[in-house]
Amino acid sequence: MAASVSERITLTERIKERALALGFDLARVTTAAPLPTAERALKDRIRAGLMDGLDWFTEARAEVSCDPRALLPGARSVIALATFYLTDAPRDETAPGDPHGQLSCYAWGEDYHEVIRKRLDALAGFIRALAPPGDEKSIVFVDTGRMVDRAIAARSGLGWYGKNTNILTKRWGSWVFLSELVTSLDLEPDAPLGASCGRCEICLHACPTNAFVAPYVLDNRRCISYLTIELRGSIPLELRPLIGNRIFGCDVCQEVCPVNRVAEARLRAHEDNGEMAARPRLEFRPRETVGSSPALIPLLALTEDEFRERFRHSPVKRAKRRGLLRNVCVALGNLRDPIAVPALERTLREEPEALVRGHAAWAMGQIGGARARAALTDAAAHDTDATVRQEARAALAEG
Ligand code: B12
Repeated sequence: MAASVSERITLTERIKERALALGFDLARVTTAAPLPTAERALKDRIRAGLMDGLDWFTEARAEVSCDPRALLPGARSVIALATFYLTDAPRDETAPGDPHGQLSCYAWGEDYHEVIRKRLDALAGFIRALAPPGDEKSIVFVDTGRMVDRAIAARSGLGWYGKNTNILTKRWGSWVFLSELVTSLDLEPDAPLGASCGRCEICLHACPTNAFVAPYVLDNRRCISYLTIELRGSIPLELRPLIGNRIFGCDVCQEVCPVNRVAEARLRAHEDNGEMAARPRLEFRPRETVGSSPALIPLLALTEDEFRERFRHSPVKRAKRRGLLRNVCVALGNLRDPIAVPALERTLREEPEALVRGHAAWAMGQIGGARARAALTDAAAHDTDATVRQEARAALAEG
């Protein structure tokens, strides 16, 4: 039997209240209707090669991810949720003689997939208990790629599309993780916000690698987030100097955003006032074993087991050891601190992964000096891997 309008509104409100009580910072609702504009945009990007490198991001996947009913037959509503993750911590602790790398803020704390998944499951349990027996089905998503998180967030009015492609919320800027609960329940939908970035284009010009082709259009292949997290192979030579000391993700297009600055100021003010509700979530504070800006040289010595131990329950594990150490080499090359040469030399000689040895060679070419040149000359002649020999030769030519 269909619920009356007032029953539907009451049910929707109760679910939103519960979502906030469970730790979500924003909750809105949209229908389970397909998202044809998003589907078109996704397919255009794929055809233009702008999603290259993410092999799973296919046109067939775009079709499914833009149709909640393909994900849950019988779906009628989608609850869009945002979780604020920014916390106050030093973003870059580099000093002469003590090189550090920057981790993107979203990766400082516990793995958000795990944290949010638990809250989504709890919300699903709550909804199940409210619905008439047999009348409720639901499915939850957090960043799986199976659902277009940002298109759902925009339609529900959780936030609006920033020109840097991130969803901006009024209260928390874009410093939020997005997630959804798709349900067969008929809930009261919210309207989109009708807000926009206006004429502001600061983020588009601030990107270190010039990854924005146009407002709302990112070239995945140039994004530092892609290069340091998703890319499994070698980082293109011409992009390495632009990455700076970012070793996992990049926040530049968010850091420069005026809306985000307001959210950050609010965070600081709330912290000073001691207001609980606006306090940064403890789970996203830097983990003891990782920090917000780890010292780089010790990372080069991490074994596979140590990597797994140190980054267990951290989003950083996604880069895998070889990806992270590759990024550490690039960061050390960009910082050009000669203190790193002995560690890089050891890496070039003893590291089992050719990918990492190759990037260590590049780093030594950037730092230069007699000791680096000697190690590079040796690697150019004797390394067992042709790509490493080539990297060493190129680094010698550069120095
Ligand atoms: C693939 C992916 C990436 C890729 C590609 C990014 C990209 N721009 O697509 C890479 C690895 C580079 C990446 C990087 C980051 N990501 Co990411 N990523 C995803 C993922 C899995 C899919 C995104 C997607 O569908 N991309 C395809 C493109 C085409 O979609 P789109 O950019 O949203 O396109 C829409 C708009 O452009 C809009 N549109 C098109 N034309 C126009 C015109 C106008 C006028 C308007 C208004 C809109 C509009 O329509 C399109 C379709 O919806 C989502 C999770 C998910 N399941 O959705 C997370 C997600 C988008 N990522 C997220 C985050 C946090 C990041 C990083 C900030 C991480 C970091 N600090 O390093 C960076 C940000 C880089 C950036 N500026 O986008 C968050 C974003 C949260 C938010 N507030 O928006 C998400 C939602 C994960 C999550 N669940 O929280 N990511």
